[in-house]
Amino acid sequence: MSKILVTGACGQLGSELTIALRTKHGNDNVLATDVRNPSGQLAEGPFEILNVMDRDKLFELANKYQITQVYHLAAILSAKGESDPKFAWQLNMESLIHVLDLAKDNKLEKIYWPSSIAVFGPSTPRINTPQDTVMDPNTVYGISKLAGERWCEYYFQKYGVDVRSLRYPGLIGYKAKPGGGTTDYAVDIFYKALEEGSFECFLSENTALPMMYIDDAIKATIDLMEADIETIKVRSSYNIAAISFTPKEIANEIKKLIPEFNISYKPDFRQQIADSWPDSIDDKKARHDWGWNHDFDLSKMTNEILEGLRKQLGL
Ligand code: AKB
Repeated sequence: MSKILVTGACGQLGSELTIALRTKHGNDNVLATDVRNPSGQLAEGPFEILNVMDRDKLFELANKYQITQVYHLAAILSAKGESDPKFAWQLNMESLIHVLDLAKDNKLEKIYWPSSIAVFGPSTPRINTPQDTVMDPNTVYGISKLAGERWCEYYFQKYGVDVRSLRYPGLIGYKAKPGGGTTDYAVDIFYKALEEGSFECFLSENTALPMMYIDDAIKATIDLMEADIETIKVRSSYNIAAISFTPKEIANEIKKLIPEFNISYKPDFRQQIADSWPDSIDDKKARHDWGWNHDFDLSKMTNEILEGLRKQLGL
């Protein structure tokens, strides 16, 4: 039986992925950890406070709970990382090395670590960005993800650590809010549409970015982790894609259900980050190697989020 530890479990992805893992592996077999206390359904299972930079505590918890797998989600995202680049580098890199060492020393079954479309940069081909291509990230977050991919491959090659990874696009869900990302507007827009009827977007109207509904991201993560070891051909990180849209396109989709909704644009420093990232991603390797397939397009996602968020907000 697998015993799983999730770092960053209170975050946007962590809070939903932890619940999905508990449903799959049993409540008591999935230890959620974070620097803040859990709330809601997340609080119904095992939890420990963990700062991922605290190597000793990570090892101590892994031994105490006899952990066999780690999902290392804690990280500082692209926009927030720019306010303190050295700290973002330190947290993102040191914590990954701790988890890789834990996997090596304790001979864990496997570990999961998310990379991001932020590994790409201004010289990367923007449309249908290939799996293997020019990578010149210009945010500290992107640099840390690219370096992290190299470390993952290194630990796999040198020590046989079964580490698996996906380059997530912007993740969109409504149950937990993201923090500090460049794609966060695509979550905020739903809250503002329902609560205020209008939204000021920090990206310009025609900025296309790769995005994915959170349910698809959870499915991709679990599918990758359950795939037979022989099918995993990429040990840096897999491109995965679902949808790509601009702020104007998502606003038009919302207007189909809330006709009075209004969007305005006031690009800030995050525009430059978005401009350095791809418009769309070629993920045929993930589709071929372990059968990745997305379920949600823009309209299915918009309908589901507005319906769920209305209930959540009691509207
Ligand atoms: C961010 O915007 O920083 C993240 C990402 C694309 O990795 N959502």
